Amino acid sequence: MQNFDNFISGAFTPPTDGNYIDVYAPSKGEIYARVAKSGTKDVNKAVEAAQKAFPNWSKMPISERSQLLHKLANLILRDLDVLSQMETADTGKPIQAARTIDIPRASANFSFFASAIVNFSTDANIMEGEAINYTRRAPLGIVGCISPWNLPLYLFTWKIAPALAMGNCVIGKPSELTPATAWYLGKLVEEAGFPPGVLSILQGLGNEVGQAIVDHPEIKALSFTGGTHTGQQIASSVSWDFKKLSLELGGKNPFIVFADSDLDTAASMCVKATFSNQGQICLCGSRILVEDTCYELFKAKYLKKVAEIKTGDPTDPQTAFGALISAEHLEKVKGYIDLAKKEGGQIIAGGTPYKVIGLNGYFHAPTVIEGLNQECRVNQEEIFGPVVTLGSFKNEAEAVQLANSTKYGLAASVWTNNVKQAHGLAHQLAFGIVWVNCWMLRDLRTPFGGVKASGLGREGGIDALNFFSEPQNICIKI
Ligand code: TXE
Repeated sequence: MQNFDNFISGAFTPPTDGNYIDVYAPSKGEIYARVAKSGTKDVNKAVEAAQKAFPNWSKMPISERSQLLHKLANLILRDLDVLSQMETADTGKPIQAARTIDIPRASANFSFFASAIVNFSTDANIMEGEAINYTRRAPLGIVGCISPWNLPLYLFTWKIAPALAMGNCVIGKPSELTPATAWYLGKLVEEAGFPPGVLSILQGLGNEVGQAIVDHPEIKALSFTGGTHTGQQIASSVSWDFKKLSLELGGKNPFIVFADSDLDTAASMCVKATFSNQGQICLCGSRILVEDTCYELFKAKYLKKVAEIKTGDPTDPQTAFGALISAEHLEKVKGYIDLAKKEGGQIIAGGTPYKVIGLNGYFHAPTVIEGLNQECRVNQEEIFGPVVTLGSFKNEAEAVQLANSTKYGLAASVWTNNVKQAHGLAHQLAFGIVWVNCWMLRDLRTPFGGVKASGLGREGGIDALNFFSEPQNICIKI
């Protein structure tokens, strides 16, 4: 059986204590590999390797660092097939999604920051006749990047790429549920010719190796994507030693449809927004809010398209909707559907798990619920699965009030053909991202992240390069 070991100092290394955890294939419901159960000793080894690597890496000419990152981006694309297959086996996501979204985006993360770093500049402030100030941005040293299971290589590399580009050494940890593509990345890092110790990839449990990364005094910054509760734990752990912190947490995103919008396009995009990756994306819409004058019409269009979603074996290129990540997550989703019924909701699509012939995995039908108020738990808590609610609003003011009524504030999608209304709404919505007549349209230069319980700080573009560096003001008297 395959072992996913750690990648430390340029080589694959078994965990110091010799322990492993089973890895399940979500579409099969069976163990297919083992992953290193690492701990503090492994983090110490990775930190030692990073300390050795940092002086040369941080001083390497930017053009050379950029070339290495471009090389890695190209190697990921070269191995698109193998990486896509690994991602599908590990997550249960459709192979089409892995091939066209996850893996190409992982490559784009490296090529984007490879280019961004050669174009990166800082400010100068002139005090007339007196002095000139300039800002130097230095790498922080060793940084930790911790990522979740829903978009494994995509989110892992979204953190690692800017950190490396800026000249930091990185200790990365993927989710214990999805170790495969991060493990494979180690091979590509070695092949690309990165100096040993620049990037270490540690595998294992969040509360063991993850917490050891968080607690290590030599790790100067942490970039984390995952659950809000975990984010809170990490924030309280690092408050003692003032580590820099970037948190990308949960969401309960509204998808707001006005009667004047193109309802066919809105309904098609709404299916993507609600059920892409089986609803397991922090950006997924989970509360569909529709203007009451077009509610029934939109509902009919949306439900027709939901019924057309091609479920099935994730390895079949025709499949658009695969398995959930784990048996526990399937139970969580089922629990929320039971709760929705108790809270007075009617299930108008899906509502149950289903079987795929020949597979024993964690499959659950795309589920739509109506008749729930916004205060109930199903509309307030992040489910992170294929469960959405449908509700209505009377006017713009009510749409804003309903949309803003949860503790989260990651992304909202607004559908209207009224430009004035679009701007007005966007300014009132308490969300880090507002998409108008689109969803998940990403420009890697833009600030990415949420407000309220959805996180702290921004990823992407200049924000990421700034996060992974320390600004220093240098003031020279003229
Ligand atoms: O996330 P965790 P889980 C939400 C979603 C989901 C819930 C739990 O609602 O149901 O979170 O998912 C590591 N110190 N999202 O359990 O536990 C862990 O090993 C350091 C939203 O997978 O937050 C993994 O690598 N690290 C989301 C990563 O943190 C720790 C994506 C995320 O795990 C740690 C995924 C600790 N103490 C889940 N504890 C999004 N917003 O994209 C855990 N980890």
